Amino acid sequence: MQLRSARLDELELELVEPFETSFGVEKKRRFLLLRLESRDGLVGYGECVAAAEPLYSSETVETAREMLTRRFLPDLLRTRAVSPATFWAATRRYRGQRMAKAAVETALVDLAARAEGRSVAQWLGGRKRRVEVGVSIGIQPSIEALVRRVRQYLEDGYRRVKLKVRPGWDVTPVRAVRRAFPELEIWVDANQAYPLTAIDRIRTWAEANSVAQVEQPFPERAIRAHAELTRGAQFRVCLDESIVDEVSLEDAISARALTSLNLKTGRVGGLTVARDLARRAVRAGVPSWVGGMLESGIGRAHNVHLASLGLFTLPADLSASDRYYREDLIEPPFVLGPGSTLEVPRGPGIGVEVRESVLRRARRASRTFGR
Ligand code: OSB
Ligand code: MG
Repeated sequence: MQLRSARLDELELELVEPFETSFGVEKKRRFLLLRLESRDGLVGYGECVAAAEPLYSSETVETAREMLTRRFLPDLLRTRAVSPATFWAATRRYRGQRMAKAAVETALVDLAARAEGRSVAQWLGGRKRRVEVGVSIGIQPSIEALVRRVRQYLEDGYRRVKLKVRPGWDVTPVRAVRRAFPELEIWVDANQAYPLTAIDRIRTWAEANSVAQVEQPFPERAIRAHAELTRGAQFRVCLDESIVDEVSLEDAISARALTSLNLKTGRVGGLTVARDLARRAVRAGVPSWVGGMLESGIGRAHNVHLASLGLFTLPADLSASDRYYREDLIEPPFVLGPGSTLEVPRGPGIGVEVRESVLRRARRASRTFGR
């Protein structure tokens, strides 16, 4: 396949409600959206999950835009036989830049699947028709607000919640949610906020409140601290930010630093890498699940297709469209179905349509490559 053009849009979407993590509060999300068009008129979309600030990872909207504009997109348009695999091979010598690469790779997977008349799920080998999901809940202004939020999501049909925690927002909120919902499956995610000295304290409040999983309590490089927390724990220790490639995964597995793996397309550089890492984790007996980065419906569609693989055995952080943005970029929207699930779209490629009017309103800048 050869490309005719690439369009890189910078968009801004307003969240339904502010999302607070140990990094800070987000009220809206500024991100890049890539639209690739092939010579035979097929269109593929890829979303870049790099954020405005380098808090979750070192990449930002600006670094990704620089890489895409200066290197990846011009090179891609000059290439005669483009595919997810040739793109990956051509860019593997460039260190990092995984979110920028994933924007291209996911758009190429959308195109490759469309060229074969298959869905992204089918292209990846996924067979589930519905994927089990949960909901990630930001830090709230008060305990009462948190309990109310959780209750609302349970009424909506979500069956597991992931509470964002940080030092000072952990024991009390987790205990309050446990008391209000004795049977609920509770996960927590600290986004690296704890010092290495917090191991015993985390273990104590997590076990006292039957938390099922603790995600990334310590900094990205702190493999030993995660291994120590894992030893003898009654909860799973999940890694997110620490795992960016096969080396970091294999090292963490050898060190027994994880008992669950959050796989994000953007963090690892694309769908095919994410699938490869999930295979490695499963082979090592570590269950995997698909994480989210507050994507618009386009990025979430890619993630839902990824989650259709049988490799993923824990509920994903992929919620219904109405949990994220006032207006989503796609139609039909993702809605929560029976058993806390989202349906995997069946049409070709990502299987959802882009709403051009919403895209136009959200657009802050745009640049086209090729013709
Ligand atoms: O750590 O999982 C995370 C959102 C932005 C950045 C990091 C994370 C998250 C989430 C949201 O938890 C998950 C979602 O998209 O629903
Ligand atoms: Mg996380």
